[in-house]
Parts: sequence; C-alpha cells; structure tokens
Amino acid sequence: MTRMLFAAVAALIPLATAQRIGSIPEIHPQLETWRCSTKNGCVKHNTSVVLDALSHPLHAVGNASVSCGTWDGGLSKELCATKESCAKNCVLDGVDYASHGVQTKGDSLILHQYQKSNGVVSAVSPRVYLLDESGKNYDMLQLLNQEISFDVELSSLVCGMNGALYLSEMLQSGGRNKLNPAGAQYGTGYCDAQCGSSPWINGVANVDSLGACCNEMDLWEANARSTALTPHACNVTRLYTCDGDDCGSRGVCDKSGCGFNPYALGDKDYYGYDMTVDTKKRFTVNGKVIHNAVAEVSGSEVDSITEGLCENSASYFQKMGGLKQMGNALRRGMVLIFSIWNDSGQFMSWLDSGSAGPCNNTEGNPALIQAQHPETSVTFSNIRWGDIGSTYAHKKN
Ligand SMILES: *[C@@H]1O[C@H](CO)[C@@H](O)[C@H](O)[C@H]1NC(C)=O
Ligand SMILES: *[C@@H]1O[C@H](CO)[C@@H](O)[C@H](O)[C@H]1NC(C)=O
Ligand SMILES: *[C@@H]1O[C@H](CO)[C@@H](O)[C@H](O)[C@H]1NC(C)=O
Ligand SMILES: *[C@@H]1O[C@H](CO)[C@@H](O)[C@H](O)[C@H]1NC(C)=O
Ligand SMILES: CC(=O)N[C@H]1CO[C@H](CO)[C@@H](O)[C@@H]1O
Repeated sequence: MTRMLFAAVAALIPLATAQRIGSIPEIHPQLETWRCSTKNGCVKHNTSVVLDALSHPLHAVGNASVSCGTWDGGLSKELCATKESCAKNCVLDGVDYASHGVQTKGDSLILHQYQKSNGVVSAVSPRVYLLDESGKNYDMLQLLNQEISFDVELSSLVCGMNGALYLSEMLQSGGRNKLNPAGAQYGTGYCDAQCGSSPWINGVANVDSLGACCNEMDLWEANARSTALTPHACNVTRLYTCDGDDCGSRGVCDKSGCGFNPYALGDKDYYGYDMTVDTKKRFTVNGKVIHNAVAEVSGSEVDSITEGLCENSASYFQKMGGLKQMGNALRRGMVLIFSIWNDSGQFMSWLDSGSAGPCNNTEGNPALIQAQHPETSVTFSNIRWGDIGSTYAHKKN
C-alpha cells in the first residue's frame, strides 16, 4: 500500500514541478482581520499570512538537499546562471510555519525570533505578508484617508529587537509570471525603501544583483523600550529595480525616512515599561485613549507626521515627493507586512539607544539576546482598517 501511494505521488511530481512548485504543500496560517466602515461596522475576513519566499526551501528539481540560493549565500552559480535556467532547475516547497517562529490563533499573530530544536536555539526571524481570502494574492490595503488599528504585546522585545508592522508597495500577485508561477502564494515580490538586493526579485533569479525598491510606510517599528513611525517615500511607482548609484544613499528611495520617535523628539517618559504607554501590557495602537506624544519642532507642537516635521528633519524625504508621494502609494494599495528581527551590525541603535532611546550601545547585541532572552516575541492582534472613526470605540473626552 505504502509503495503504491508513493508511486502515485511520484507520478504527480513532474506535473507539479512544471509549475515550479514542489511537492511539499504550503499551508498558510489563517489570521482573521477586520474591514470596517462607518455604515456597516466591522466585518471579519478569513485572511492568512505567507512567509517570505526566501524562508521557503528553494532547491534543485528532484533533490531537496541541493539549494538554489539563500539569504546570505546568494544564488547557486550552477543552477541559476540565468533567470531561465533557474526557473527550470529549481522548485519552491511549502514550509512548516511553527518551525519558522510563526503562529496564529483567531485574529492574533505571534512571531518568535528564535526557535529551539533538539536543544539548539537558532534565529528564524520571520517576515510574513497578509494574503487575501483567496490565499493566492496579497491583500492590498488602500489606506489613503482611512485608518488602521491593532493591538500589540511586546513586553519581551528587549533592547536591540524590532517587532514591525508596516506597508510596502509590492505587487498584488507577488510578481507571478512565467518564470515565477508561485507568486504571492509562496511569498515572492518583497521590496522596501532600503532597495536591498536579494537572490530573487519578484520570484525571478536576480542574476545582476539589483536592488528592489518601493514605497514603504513603517506604521510600527518597536521594542518594549522605544518606538518609531516612519514613512519612506521613493520617486517611483511600485517595485523598481536599481543598480549601482541608483541604489545608493541618494537613490530612488529615502532610506532614513521622516520618523516620529517620541524619545528622539524629546518626550522620554511617553513610551516604555511603566510609562504613559506601558509596554508591560498589551495595548491598542491608535486606540486614541492615550494621545500621541507631543514634540516641539522649530517652535511648533507636533503630534503626528506633518510637512513641517519632514521639512525640518528629512530633506531627502521631501525630495522624493514626501507625504504626497506616500499618499499616492497608500491610495494605490500596499501590502501589510509583519516581522521580527535583530541587528548584528548596529544593535538597532537607530531605534532605541543614544538620542533614539534609553538602551545602551551594547545590550542590543543579538548574541546577548539569544543567550539571555531566547523567548523574545511579539504578538499583533485585532487588526482592523477602514473609514476614519470606524475601527475602534471612540472614548468621548
Ligand atoms: C471564515 O471561516 C469560517 C470557518 O473557518 C467560516 O464559517 C466563514 O464562513 C468564513 N467566512 C468567509 C467570509 O469566508
Ligand atoms: C542530492 O544531492 C546530494 C548533494 O550533492 C547528493 O549527495 C545526493 O546523492 C543527491 N541525492 C539524489 C537523490 O540525487
Ligand atoms: C529619482 O531620484 C533620483 C535621485 O535623486 C534621480 O536621479 C531620478 O532622476 C529621480 N527620478 C524621478 C522619476 O524623478
Ligand atoms: C548595558 O545595559 C545592560 C542591561 O541593563 C547592563 O547589563 C550593561 O552593564 C550595560 N552596559 C553598559 C556599558 O552600560
Ligand atoms: C539581521 C541580523 O543581524 N540577524 C542576526 C540575529 O541574531 C542572530 C544571533 O542570535 C544572528 O545570527 C543574525 O545574524
């Protein structure tokens, strides 16, 4: 019987590989989200999440132990000399989400930085994208003149960690095409305003080592000690590939962004353990029961990202089109992304130490975090978007 079954499965593989999708099924964890309107209130949607393509095994047809490429190793020279040969020689397999630090339960998403297997702790650092109800394409959030709210629990995200909820202007299909039949279903098509280079762009072998740029709106980048809200504009529409100088510090995207970090802007008691926003507890972002910190920028008070704030702090953001360009991307539609990550290069100092936060410049070292806080995680839940005023119960005050 077992033999028969195996033969049947093997007979199916050539069909499946012709699609460049392997034989291990991809099962997306369901994450309920809410769409809200002033007229009809909030309606639950059966959406799900998908891990980035690079977290999926991409390997030679017929041999799962021969990799076609990895985050840090780049593309396999033999299997992926050209875009076409890579698409022909490689298959993308499904992945076990729990072993990559991703769990969902109802409308909650839990992301873990580390996984323990056979007593060994390793970094998994998941990054996932929200799929629509079909499970085949990304859910495109069109948030111009709309609002989004969510709950977050990040008490275990210590200095040096980052739990992020943000938007990037990726393609709805993840760039599905003849050389990338997998598409969004397997997490292809990532881009952001850092214009980073990865082995695949839109699921196609990046044989020229280009960077992938697109507009990015960081709604939430935080740990338990510090937080930042940062739009990053690019002077292009949707995913744009860059080369050389084009990708540099004055490239097509504003890599620093026009950020609002209460601590950096002078309010050092607003956010943290036992502070106005007490990060020991779960809280709602945009619940508006707690007002945002108020900063003084060139003599005026600012509690949100305004032209004035950006003119003062982010001239390159303004050059790339500033809030208007960000607004255009929000109108066209962007993909919702969740991630947890660490930073062995700078220990996340731009977010939480020096002028940006209360952490010192050594405690964010990933080696220390791995040894002392291997359980570090973030939970996002109760994610709602829609008309302004429709996603949470307003407290009249
Ligand atoms: C969502 O899933 C539940 C069960 O998993 C089902 O009862 C419900 O009809 C689904 N809703 C939609 C809009 O598909
Ligand atoms: C898969 O590749 C590995 C490494 O090259 C090799 O040792 C192994 O024999 C191959 N397995 C099959 C089934 O071809
Ligand atoms: C985008 O900005 C770069 C760098 O400033 C510039 O070289 C390029 O011409 C700009 N492109 C557009 C379409 O404005
Ligand atoms: C940084 O903070 C950690 C944790 O509070 C502490 O153990 C360490 O001594 C501090 N290092 C410096 C250089 O202050
Ligand atoms: C992107 C990054 O710096 N990741 C690091 C996270 O921490 C582990 C160790 O815990 C490193 O191996 C990764 O390089």
